[in-house]
Amino acid sequence: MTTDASTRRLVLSDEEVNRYREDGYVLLRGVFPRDEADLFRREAHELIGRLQRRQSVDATWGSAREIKGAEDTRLLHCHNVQFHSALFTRLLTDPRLVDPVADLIGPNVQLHHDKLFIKPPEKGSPFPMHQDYPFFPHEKHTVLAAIIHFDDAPLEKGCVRLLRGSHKLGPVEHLTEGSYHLPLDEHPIEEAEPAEARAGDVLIFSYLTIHGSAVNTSDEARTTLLVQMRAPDDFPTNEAHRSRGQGMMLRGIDPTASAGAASS
Ligand SMILES: O=C(O)CCC(=O)C(=O)O
Repeated sequence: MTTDASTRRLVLSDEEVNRYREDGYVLLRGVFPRDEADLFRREAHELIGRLQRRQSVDATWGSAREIKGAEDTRLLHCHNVQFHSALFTRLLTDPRLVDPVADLIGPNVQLHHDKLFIKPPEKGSPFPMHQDYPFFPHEKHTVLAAIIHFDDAPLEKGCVRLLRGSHKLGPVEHLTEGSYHLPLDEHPIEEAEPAEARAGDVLIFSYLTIHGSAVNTSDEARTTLLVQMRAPDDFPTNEAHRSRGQGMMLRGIDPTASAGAASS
């Protein structure tokens, strides 16, 4: 990744673009400086603390609890953080996030949804291996996730793990009863490539890339914001997973949009 001298725009190298095309993911180092990542981290923990006083914010999957050693794990979450904090609203359109994405899916980048995850110390929940595709299938498969790391995510904190090149399989059948996770015996998390990250790194992967993550066994929380994005002319093939804020332009324009309903 380099900064274009005339436009100040962050540009992915050919090698990074090729890695995304070939592996189905690319880990971008130091996109945000550590002190800025720390600011996001504090905002994230304050937000979860505020919500926790009013409601449950535990998002642990049933299938995560079937993993050995993960029976009493917890995962704290908040979807669509832009409705909770203007700092996060600005982060969603930050050129350091969306310019590299434009190098992968084209100049117009639209929000699908975003979710903040805190994997608490010692028992932060694992994610069984899966593709994101079955949760929100689209026509052209431009959909990708960018995970912004607000603190370090080494192996012991349950960093994201990915099956290199698995996006080339296209949509795979997700057989697990009642969920879109892949069977644990066929897809053990430990076999996937760990994407160990540091605060400020951004991991980008296709919604077809098989991925998951293990338990956070460390004594520190792992804090991330996952932003799911697409090209605006890549339409969903079903009505699943609609949410408030979906369709917001994060970069460029929406060439397909209508004027919307008039209001008084
Ligand atoms: O944050 C993680 O460890 C994995 C998240 C994930 O796989 C997902 O939300 O689909």
